Amino acid sequence: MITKKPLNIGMVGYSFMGRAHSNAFKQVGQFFDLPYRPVLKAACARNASAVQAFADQWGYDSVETDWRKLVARPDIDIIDIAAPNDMHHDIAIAAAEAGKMVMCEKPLGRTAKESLAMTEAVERAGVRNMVWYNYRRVPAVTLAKQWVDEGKFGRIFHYRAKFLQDWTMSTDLPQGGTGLWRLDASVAGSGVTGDLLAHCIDTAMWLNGPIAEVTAVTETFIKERKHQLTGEVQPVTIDDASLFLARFANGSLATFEATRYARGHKALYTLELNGQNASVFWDLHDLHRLQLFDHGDAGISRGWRSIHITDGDHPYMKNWWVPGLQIGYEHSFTHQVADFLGSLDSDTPAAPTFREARATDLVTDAVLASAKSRQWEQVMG
Ligand code: SOE
Repeated sequence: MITKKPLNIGMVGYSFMGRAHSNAFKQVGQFFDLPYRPVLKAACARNASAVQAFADQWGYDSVETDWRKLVARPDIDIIDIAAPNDMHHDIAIAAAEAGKMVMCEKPLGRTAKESLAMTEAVERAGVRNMVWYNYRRVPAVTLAKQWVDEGKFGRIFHYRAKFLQDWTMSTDLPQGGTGLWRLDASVAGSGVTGDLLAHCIDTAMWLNGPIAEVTAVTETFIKERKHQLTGEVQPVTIDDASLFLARFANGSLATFEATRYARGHKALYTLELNGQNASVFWDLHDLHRLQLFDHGDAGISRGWRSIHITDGDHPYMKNWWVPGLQIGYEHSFTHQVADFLGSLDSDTPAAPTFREARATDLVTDAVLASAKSRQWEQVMG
């Protein structure tokens, strides 16, 4: 029997992303043959009873209520940050300084200034690091990337992305606190720009290279909300909707839109890329399909085709069931852990590293700056 080296996980956070990451750590060894075996060693959060319940449910060996104690523990190999955005910076830097590998939920920082300090800390410490931009690992999206790299599309002219939701439309919804920190700019950094557009930007730059400049408009539709923790009615400072035009370094043009006010849409992430030879379209609600138009097809049968990305030779799919049977959202996280663990013995770190994910924060900073200045803004390097 080949023994797999155990790697002890210290998880900070227990909500949506704490669950998504824990599920990935638990599932990965069953479906991927890797040299390392993640062990759910400790879960950490301020709320002692909630984190104990989480640890019991997911099988963590122990709990901590202070992340500093978790970071100081010699039995922890990887700190995984699934806590609200305002905690990413301090935890990541302390974890790197303690010599731990660091995985961090997106966006890396609330600003590119924060993410620069985090990037420098992991690089100075020489520890492996990665940011959870999970949509790259949806097999259909990974296949689109393979096609781009093979040159299937030829010169790329257009990129189009949307991430639409409707969950904050009620004026009665408080801002801040458990489950609602995404509405509090002091915690989240921004609204949909850092939350939803960050995903779109990460995938876009992965597929189509760096974004050079942007011009944006943002809106806060509901101007005041009660704070969940204090009960006080306060101005809302997040962006509820954010739209921007972009020019990529390769000369292609793009439109991006994210909102939490698109009635009926819960998590509609779509992307489209138009090249000289072909176009591709992907939709999170139909995540196992890619729509492809290939101008190289014989004229008589040329048209959009819908490809079911469930075959053994599609990215990641040979690790799951049999051809034709699809997988879902949570598997994108499992793939990300598989790539991370699979990369540890090689010189090429799994992407996106902190440095690569910081590039997204530079774009979101430029988007927010442009919405304020009403001018085109260059993305800083
Ligand atoms: C917000 O509702 C959210 O949960 C984001 O924070 C996630 O990153 C996104 O994948 C789904 O929507």
